[in-house]
Amino acid sequence: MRIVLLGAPGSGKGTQTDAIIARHGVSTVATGDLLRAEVAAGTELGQRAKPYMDAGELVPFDIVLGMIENGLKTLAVTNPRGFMMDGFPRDLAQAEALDKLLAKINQPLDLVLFFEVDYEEIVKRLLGRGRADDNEETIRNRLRVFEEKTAPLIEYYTRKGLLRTVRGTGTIEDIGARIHAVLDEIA
Ligand code: B4P
Repeated sequence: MRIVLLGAPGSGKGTQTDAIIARHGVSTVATGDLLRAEVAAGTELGQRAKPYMDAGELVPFDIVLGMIENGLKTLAVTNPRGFMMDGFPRDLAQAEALDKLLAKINQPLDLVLFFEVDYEEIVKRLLGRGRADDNEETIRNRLRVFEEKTAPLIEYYTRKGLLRTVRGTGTIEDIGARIHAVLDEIA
């Protein structure tokens, strides 16, 4: 199974990944986690990415693409059950790059799962979490960036017949059950 989790920052993608891994045995590539690890380790890549993350902007394409290429190549050969991408792609250029990459290794996507959550709920959630980039100004900018750059992917994947929408409000267990109902269809 090869899937993309699509949704605004704070829509709960990261929160649901463990349950999806446990049920379907896929591996995950989460660009946000990979970037935070680079920042924490103080690498050159992390130092370049940090100001963008602190401001709630997308980090430059070349940084993310290199990480994804490495992650995907490894996953494609090490886990025959497939992979799940969390936080990538985030704009049209990334989506087109992913299509090319997956065509090259002959592993096209099965499904894109869109988490639908309204913005005021997201602001509430993220202010409660309190990560370094979870202050109100940065959160609002992340939502603006989502609206402008990432939301067009909803139509992009709808046109390809890959998009499925899951309501991302309610308890974590309820949302998990909705996700499993969709994924069980293609498993
Ligand atoms: P991410 O790491 O991807 O964003 P996130 O805010 O963690 O979103 P997620 O949807 O995973 O939320 P979570 O489950 O944690 O990105 C951070 C930054 O990295 C970006 O701003 C950007 O700068 C950079 N970046 C990442 N990928 C990039 C790319 N491809 N290109 C360029 N830049 C990139 O949930 C959030 C909170 O909600 C948690 O506190 C959770 O407990 C809570 N929650 C979850 N489900 C809930 C529920 N049902 N009810 C109540 N609370 C819930």
